[in-house]
Amino acid sequence: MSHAESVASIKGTAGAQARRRRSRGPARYSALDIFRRGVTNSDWPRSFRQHDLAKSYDVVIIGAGVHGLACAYYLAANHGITNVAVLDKSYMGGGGSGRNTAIIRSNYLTPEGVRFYDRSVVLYQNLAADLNYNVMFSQRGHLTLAHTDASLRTMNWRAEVNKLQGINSSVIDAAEVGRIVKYLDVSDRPRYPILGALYHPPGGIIRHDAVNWGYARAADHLGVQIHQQTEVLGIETAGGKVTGVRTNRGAISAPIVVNCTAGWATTISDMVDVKMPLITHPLQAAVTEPVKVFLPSVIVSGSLHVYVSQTDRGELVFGASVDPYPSYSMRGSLEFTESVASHILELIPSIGSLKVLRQWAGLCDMTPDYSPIMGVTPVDGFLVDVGWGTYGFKAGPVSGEAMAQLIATGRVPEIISAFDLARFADGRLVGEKGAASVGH
Ligand code: PYC
Repeated sequence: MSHAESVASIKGTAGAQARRRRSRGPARYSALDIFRRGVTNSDWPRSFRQHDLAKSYDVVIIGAGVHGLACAYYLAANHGITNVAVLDKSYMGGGGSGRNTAIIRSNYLTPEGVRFYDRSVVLYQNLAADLNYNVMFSQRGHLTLAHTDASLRTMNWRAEVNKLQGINSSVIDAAEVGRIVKYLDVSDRPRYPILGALYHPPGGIIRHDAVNWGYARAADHLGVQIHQQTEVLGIETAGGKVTGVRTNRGAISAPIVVNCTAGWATTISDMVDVKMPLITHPLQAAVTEPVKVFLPSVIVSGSLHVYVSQTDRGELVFGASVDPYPSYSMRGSLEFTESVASHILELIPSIGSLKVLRQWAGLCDMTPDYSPIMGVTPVDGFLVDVGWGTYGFKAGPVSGEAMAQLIATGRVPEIISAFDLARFADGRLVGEKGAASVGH
C-alpha cells in the first residue's frame, strides 16, 4: 500500500467515533471536585493511560514531545484518525519540550517563516479552550534589542517582512524601550548601549509543561496511545515503503511512521537510510529564585547573546546561544552561567544579587538554514518533522496541525511546503539565522 492508499483505508475506519468523543471533551470537574482532590491530594485521574503495545497502528509517531503529541492530537481531532501510537524512549515531554524557555513569537525574517510561526501563535491563543487545559499563554510582548547599526538594519528588515504578512512588529527607539521595561539600562553608559528594538506585542511566554500535558490528555481522550519507555530500534521497509517499527517492547506494523524527535533525529532517519543535514548542539538555560514580578516583556539581545523573561511565579528564565560545539550533553556549564550573568547585568544591573537555582540544557538539531525539515522523504510512508534548531517549541501546534493534514490527505500543506528535505539538494534554502533569538 502506498501512502495515499494507506490514508484512504485509515480514514474509513475511526472518524465518526473520534468526532463523537471530541464533542464530549476530556473530563470536566466541578469546583467541589477540584477542592476535594486538592485538599486530599488523592484520586486525581491519570492524564493519559498506559497500554500494552498493539501489533499494528495506522500511524506510529516517534517522539512524545510537543510535536509528536500535537500531531497525534490533530490527527484524531481534525481527521478522525485515532489508531495512533506515540512512542518515546524516555518520558513524555522530557526532551526539548520540557527544557525550552517557552518563548512564543512570529517575528521571523522570511515570509515563509513568519506565516508558519504566526499560525502557531494563533493556535496557541486558542489552545487552552481547545484542550480544556490552562496553558497559561501570556502575550506580554517580545523585544529584540539592537546595539549596533547592523542589528538595527536587521530589525527594520524583519519589521517590514512581518508587517507585509500582517504581523504586529515595529522598530522602536531606546527611549520607548525604556518606557516599556523600566529596569533596563537604556543610557549610553553600557559597553553596548541599546539603540532600539524590534517590538512584537503578540509574542510572549507559555507554561511549556502544561502544553505537553494538555495535548497528551486530549489525544489520549480521543483514543491515541502514548507509550513511554518504548525505544525504536529499527524501522522496517519493503519495496521502498515503511511497514513498521521494531521496539524494545516488540514489533509494530504501520504504514506511516513519523520522526518527531530532536537530538536523535538522525539516528531515527538513518534507520531508513534517509540522510539529514543536521548537527546537534546543546542549548543551555537557567532559572533564578522567584521575585516580585517586574519584567513586563520578553527581552532578547542578539549582540549580548542573552534572553530573559519572568514567569508568572516570579522566576527569571535566562538563555543564550547554543554551545559552540556539537554534543549530546544535557548538563549546565560554568562558562554559560558566567557569560549569561555578565551580559544580563549589562542590561539590568539591579538584579545582581538574585540567585540562580537551576540550569540545564536541551538538544537542538541545527539545519544549514535554521529552518526545519518537514514532510515526505524518499521512503514512502516515512515522514519527518525535525531540524528545529532553537525554534522547536513555538512551532509545536502548527507542525502538528500540518503533519496531521499531510498524513490524512497525502498532500503537503502549503504552509510547510518550503521546508521540504529536497531544498538542500535543490538550493532553495529558507534562511532564518537572522531571526534566531541570539547570534549562534
Ligand atoms: O527563538 O525565541 C527563540 C528562542 C528562545 C530560546 C530559544 N529560542
